[in-house]
Amino acid sequence: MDKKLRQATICLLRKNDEVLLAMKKRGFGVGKWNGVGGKVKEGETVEQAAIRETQEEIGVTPVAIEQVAVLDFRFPDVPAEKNWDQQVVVFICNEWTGEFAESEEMLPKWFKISEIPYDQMWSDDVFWMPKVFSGQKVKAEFIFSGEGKLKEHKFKELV
Ligand code: 8DG
Repeated sequence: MDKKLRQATICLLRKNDEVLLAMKKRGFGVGKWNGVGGKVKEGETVEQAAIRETQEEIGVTPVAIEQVAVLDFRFPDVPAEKNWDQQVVVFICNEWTGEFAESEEMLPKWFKISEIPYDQMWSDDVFWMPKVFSGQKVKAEFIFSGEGKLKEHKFKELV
């Protein structure tokens, strides 16, 4: 049986035809634009983690978030004990409080949804992100090589 995947979050703040992405300044995914988020801590729900990470990384507090995607990332060539496999739960947030602030980890910036810089993002994003902005709910699996190259992706049943 499949063991439960380690979970992480992405929160995409949306205002009309724009989305807030943030440049990752350190650690995993450095130099890439992404939604804000991080690992779910023990004792926390994914929603609580998404809200906490948004507060920590860009200074604002989501008021309402909606789950729009569940993405499984798998690295079958990497030894299981390295724990690279993970499930990322994606939320869209249309309402928040507070002021945007750059943190040590992330630099936030608004982009038109039609001008999202997919060439400066994770290679899987171009497959799922347009779907969630067109209103679809997505469940998908992405298979990567040991070097982190995307080898295969499958969309599963819509959630
Ligand atoms: P830390 O305190 O341990 O440094 O970090 P954290 O903020 O808890 O977690 P992180 O490791 O920086 O979180 C990684 C973020 O990157 C998380 O939001 C999920 C996201 N992420 C991946 N893989 C992919 C991917 O392929 N595409 C996209 N769009 N996001 C991804 O980990």
